Amino acid sequence: MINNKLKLAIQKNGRLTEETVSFLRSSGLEFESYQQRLFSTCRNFPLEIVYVRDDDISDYVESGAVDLGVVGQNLINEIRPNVKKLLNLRYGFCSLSLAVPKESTIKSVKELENKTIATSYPSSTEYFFKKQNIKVNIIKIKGSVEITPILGIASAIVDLVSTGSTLALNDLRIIEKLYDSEAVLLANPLSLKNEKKTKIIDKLLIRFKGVLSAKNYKYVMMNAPIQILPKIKKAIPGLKSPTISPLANPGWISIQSVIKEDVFWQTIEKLKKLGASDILVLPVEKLII
Ligand code: PRT
Ligand code: ZN
Repeated sequence: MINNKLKLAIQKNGRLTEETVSFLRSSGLEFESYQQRLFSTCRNFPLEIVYVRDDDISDYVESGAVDLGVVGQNLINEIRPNVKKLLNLRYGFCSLSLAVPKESTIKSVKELENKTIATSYPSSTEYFFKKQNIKVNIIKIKGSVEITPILGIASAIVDLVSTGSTLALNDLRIIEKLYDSEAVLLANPLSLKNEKKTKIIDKLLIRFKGVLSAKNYKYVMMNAPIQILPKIKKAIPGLKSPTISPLANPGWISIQSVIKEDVFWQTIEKLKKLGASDILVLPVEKLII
């Protein structure tokens, strides 16, 4: 650990770069970042950010060249490095999927027996077919996997899909999903055994978890007649109990609480039905539980 600083590797220039940089910034880390940088030093935290190709990140974390890394779960599933996953970061969502040409007669995985599959994820693909006892011929392609069926090289492909527009553009349809993926935070196992480093990693994790929890909640304020308070309390599965303050209008109160994103609209509908009004909703910046 040079200068007592922890090292974190992130993607230099790709799909995860922008969201990773913005996630780190929303965790309160201050640093400069621009395309030509090899690394940035945080001004307000003992952390150095190293910019590398995503394919190298898990190797760097495994070897201890860096302590932490941010990479897609898909690469972890494919490379299976000896690293410890610390957090799912809730961005970079995609799935590794098996697809065939739209006009192909193939409808199930079994029908691919003895066929050729093109992919940049040969290990994940091999594991998937082996598990089902289906023999296939896997060819590794570095880029533009989606054009291999048109070229007559493969009967099917296994590739990452997010919006599905690349598949649609190449007349391909998904027949099965191998797994879902998102950006994850990795750590070198030895760094997690080093007392000095774990102290800093723990501090960083509190920040990261604060940002991630905040994403799952909305802050709500509303006015309501005092007699419906017990019902409102039941309707809001908030953190603890809501904050209540009296209003100038006698018999009315203002209620403040947080609502989980996944039950947000159901809860708001319930509150309206119960008689809550002037419902104000705000994003939560950080939530330290
Ligand atoms: O240069 P470097 O090696 O660092 O980057 P890279 O080109 O190898 O990777 P990059 O930047 O493309 O992807 C980095 C990570 O982003 C991946 O490892 C995934 O974890 C994540 N991710 C999320 C994706 C996608 N979504 C994605 N859609 N990675 C790639 N794709 C590709 C996919 O391969 C296909 O070509 O986008 C196309 C499909 O996209 P849709 O939206 O048309 O379905
Ligand atoms: Zn790459």
